[in-house]
Amino acid sequence: HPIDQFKKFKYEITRFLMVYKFALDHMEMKIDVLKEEFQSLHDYNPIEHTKSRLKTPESIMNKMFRKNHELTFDSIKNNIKDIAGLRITCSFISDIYRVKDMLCGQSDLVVLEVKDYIQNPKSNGYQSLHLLVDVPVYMSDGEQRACVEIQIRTIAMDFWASLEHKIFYKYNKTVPERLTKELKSAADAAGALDLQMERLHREIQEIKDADIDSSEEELQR
Ligand code: 0O2
Repeated sequence: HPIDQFKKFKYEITRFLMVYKFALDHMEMKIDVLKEEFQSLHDYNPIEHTKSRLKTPESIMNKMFRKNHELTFDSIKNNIKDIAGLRITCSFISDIYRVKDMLCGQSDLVVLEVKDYIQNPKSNGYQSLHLLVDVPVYMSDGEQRACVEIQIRTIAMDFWASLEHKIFYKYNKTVPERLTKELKSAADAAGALDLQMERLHREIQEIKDADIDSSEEELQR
């Protein structure tokens, strides 16, 4: 009966997505630990904020149809890697790599892919570091694994990407060249701002460190 079939599908997709939700919760907890530990050890927090999202069944189905894949749970698992998405906004570019190294060093996670759009920005100017990680989830019937897409970026990269997403992203028709050039130049401006802020941060840190050294020397005298 179609109603029974629908109920069965709803039950199965809820259970299927639950694993991704737990994987996302697990990753968020890991980020909270890093944030708190960093704050208390180094009196500094490299993470500005995080945002997570789970793709809706509708958007998963759309992507499957768009990419011409058959609609089975196995196929969804193998073909859609961004069902669970976590975006981490960091203060400085160096923090992005710090956070990446901290995550990649965790033995329960398997890093499936690293896409560095900071070293190699997309032609429209998009910058971010993308990680695909396979996360263990312990359910009542044993261990399952779910993939989480992590995007790590600075505030400037996030500013550009959020607005570009609103203005252009997935606009399938050709955008006039003048506009794509302006978009790229806005991304370059965001990149320059990141470098400037990173330099200021480093220089001030050096001054602070020198201050600490000289007051320690004074104390020893
Ligand atoms: P949304 O609406 O943010 O969820 P995929 O399309 O995921 O199968 P792809 O293109 O190899 O495979 O993945 P990639 O390059 O890692 O990009 C995935 C995500 O990065 C996108 O998810 C966006 O969130 C972001 N992204 C990539 N390129 C751009 C860009 O040019 N501009 C902006 N604003 N974001 C970008 P979705 O699902 O495409 O979109």
